[in-house]
Amino acid sequence: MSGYVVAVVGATGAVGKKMIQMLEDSTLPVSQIKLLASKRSEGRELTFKGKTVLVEELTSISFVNVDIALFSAGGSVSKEFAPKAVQAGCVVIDNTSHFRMDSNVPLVVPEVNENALFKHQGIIACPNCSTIQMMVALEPLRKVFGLTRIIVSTYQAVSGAGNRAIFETERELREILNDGVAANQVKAEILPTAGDKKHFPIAFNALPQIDVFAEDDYTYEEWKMINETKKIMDAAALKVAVTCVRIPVLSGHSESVYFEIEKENVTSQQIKDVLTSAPGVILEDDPKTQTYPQAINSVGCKEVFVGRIRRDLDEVKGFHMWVVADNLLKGAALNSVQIAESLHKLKLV
Ligand code: 25A
Ligand code: L14
Repeated sequence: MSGYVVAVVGATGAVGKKMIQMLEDSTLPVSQIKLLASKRSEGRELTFKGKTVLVEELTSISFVNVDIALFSAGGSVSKEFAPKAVQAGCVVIDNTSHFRMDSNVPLVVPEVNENALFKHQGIIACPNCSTIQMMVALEPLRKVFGLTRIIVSTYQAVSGAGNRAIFETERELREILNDGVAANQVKAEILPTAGDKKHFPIAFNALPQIDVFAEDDYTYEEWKMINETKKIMDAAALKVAVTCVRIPVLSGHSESVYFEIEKENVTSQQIKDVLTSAPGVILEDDPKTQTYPQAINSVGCKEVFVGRIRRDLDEVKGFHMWVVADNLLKGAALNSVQIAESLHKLKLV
C-alpha cells in the first residue's frame, strides 16, 4: 500500500493518544504507524484504524524507513532524538518547546503561515497550545485591520501538563468531595509544574504559574506565548503581554484577549464579520441568548471558538474577545497532523 510510514513519539501520553486519533481522521495517506514511548510502556496495545499496534521503546534506530515523526514526549526527548530522526531521513514535527525559536525551524500554524514550511530543514515546530488558538483568532483580524498590541490572560486546562496532571486533579477533587479533605490540605506532586520545587493543589484553585519562572518574573509559558507570537506573525515590533493561569478544567483552554488594531473607526460588528469567514474559527457571540464559547463545549472539536467581542470603552482601537479551543487538539495533536497534511500537499516530505 502506498503512503507514509508515520511514527508517534510519546504515543501513550495525553497528546500522543490524540495524535493517533487525528491521524485516523486525516486525509494524510498512512501506510504504517509506529508507536514509540519509553521502556515503561513497551508492549502496551493501542489501536490505529481498528488494528492493534504494540508500543515500542524509543531508541536511536526507531526511525529507519520512517517518513514523518510526530514528537510529544517532552523537550529532552526531542532534543536527543529529533536530530537522529532527521539523520535517518525522516521529517520531524515537534510538539515540544525545544526547537521553536531556532531560526532554522519553521514554527507553523497552517491557517496562518503555511508558507514557512518551504524553508524547513527536517524539523518543523508546532507552537504552544495557548499561542496556536490566539493566532488562529488574531491573524485574520491582523490581515484586515492591522495589529499593534496584544494583552492576554489565559485560563488553561490541566491536560496540557500531561496524563499525570489529569490524574492529580481528579484525585484532589475526589479527596475533597468524597473524603472531606480541606482544599488547601490535599497533597500535590505535579502542578503547577513537575519541573519546579513546590507543588500546590489545583482543585478549587487558580494557579498563576505555568512552567517555571524565567527572566523578568515572567513564567516560561508566558515567554513562549510572547516570542512565538512574534515569530509566527513575523512581527518583532508587536507589543505582547501575557499572564498564564491554570484552572481546574481538564481540557479546553480559554483566553481573555485584548488587542489594539491600526485602522480607525472599526466596529465590533466588522470584527465579527471577519471572524465569521476566518479559517478554523467558529464565532459564538450573542449576549441576548447567552451564547459564548465554553471550555466544556470545545472538547473534541477541531475549531477555535471566539465570542464576547466588544470594543474597549476608553481605547477606540482596542477590542476584547474570549477565545477557546481544545488544547490537546488544535493546541497540539491536530495542529501537528495539519502540518503533516500541509507538507504532503506542498510536496515537502
Ligand atoms: O514539560 P515537557 O518536558 O515539555 O513535557 C511535556 C510532556 O511530556 C511528558 C508529559 O506528558 C509532559 O506533559 N513527559 C515529560 N517528562 C516526562 C517523563 N520524565 C514525561 N513523560 C514521562 N516521563 P505525558 O505524561 O502525557 O507523557 C507523554 C509521553 O511521553 C513519553 N515519554 C516520556 N519520556 C520518554 C517518552 N517516550 C520515549 N522516551 C522517553 N524517554 C511517555 O511515555 C508518554 O507517552 P511513557 O511510556 O514514559 O509513559 C507512559 C505512561 O506513564 C505515565 N507516566 C509519566 N511519567 C511517569 C509516569 N508513570 C510513572 N512515573 C512517571 N514518572 C504517563 O502518564 C503515561 O501515561
Ligand atoms: O510548550 O503545562 O507546548 O499546560 C504546553 C502545555 C508546555 C506546558 C508547550 C502545560 C507546553 C504546557
